Amino acid sequence: MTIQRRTFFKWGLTGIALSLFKPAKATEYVDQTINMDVKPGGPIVLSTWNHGLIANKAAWEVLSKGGKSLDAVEQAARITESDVKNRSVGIGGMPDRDGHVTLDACIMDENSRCGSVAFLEGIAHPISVARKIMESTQHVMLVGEGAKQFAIQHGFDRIKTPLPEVKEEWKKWKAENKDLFKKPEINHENHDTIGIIALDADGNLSGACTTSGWAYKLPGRVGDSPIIGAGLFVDNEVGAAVATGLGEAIIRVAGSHTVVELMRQGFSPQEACQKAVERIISKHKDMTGLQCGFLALDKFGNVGAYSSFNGFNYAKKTHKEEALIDATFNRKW
Ligand code: SD4
Repeated sequence: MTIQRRTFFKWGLTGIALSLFKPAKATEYVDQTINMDVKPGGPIVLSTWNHGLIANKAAWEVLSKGGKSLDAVEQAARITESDVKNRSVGIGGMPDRDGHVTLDACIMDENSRCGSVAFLEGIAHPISVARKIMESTQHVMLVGEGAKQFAIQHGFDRIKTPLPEVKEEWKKWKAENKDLFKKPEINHENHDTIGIIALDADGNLSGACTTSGWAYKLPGRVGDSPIIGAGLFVDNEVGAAVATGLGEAIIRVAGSHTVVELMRQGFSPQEACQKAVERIISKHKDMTGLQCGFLALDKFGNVGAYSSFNGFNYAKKTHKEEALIDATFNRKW
């Protein structure tokens, strides 16, 4: 494929910039990672799990018109947050042990600006509250009642959760799981956070992550998803990563930040995701039921995804491709 001179020049400069902070031992970052399937500078959007397919369509509405990756990832996250059938994100989310649906979300853009909400109840779009915090306050993160009051003051739509059918499920769970009542379990069926990372036509990266977290979690529990560096990290000079799975394990290794830093050292997005999962594995004697996965995108549009157990997949959209792709994994369930 021929690369136009202007384009080549643009990416050549980026390559020079990248090489300035490349450690001596790192493999050749620029040469290894140019992906000819993606127009240099994007656009491309990736989202975790199969609900990512429909979320990506919303992102693509923005990206295909030359819009910003920040708007694209927010719009994508809002689609999943509105989905009443989704039991792990937004309005349809599962409650905590005591029946409260508490939502976590964060967003990060190409200028390393970030915003985050955690333990937020009764607000329809945590991702947009996170963006509002990022754009209109000096803070990064608001939680609980303070986050709710902030959202209400800024006119965000309110919701009543849990949905009646979700409340019925919770009541049933409560009646049937007297033992688990103290120690809720996570598995690959009861959590499907959405994480979205995108590269726009200007070559800028952003990411978003939104979840209702671990079903039947202890009240007050916050996972990795709203924590910048754990559930999401973006560095516009290098790449972006999002995490899904057991938040406690992901926080322990600052997962998404680790993936981006590995890419900075010269590892491909795929290698970086695998190494971050292996880091998690190395910190846990007992991997029973410990699903965790990373999805990564580098500055050139190259993609990586890897999980501890099989079953993790992600949706990808470019000018050429719309697909649901199985991530590679360390072991089978
Ligand atoms: C959490 N990481 O709250 C989230 C859950 C998740 O796919 O990702 N589910 O721990």
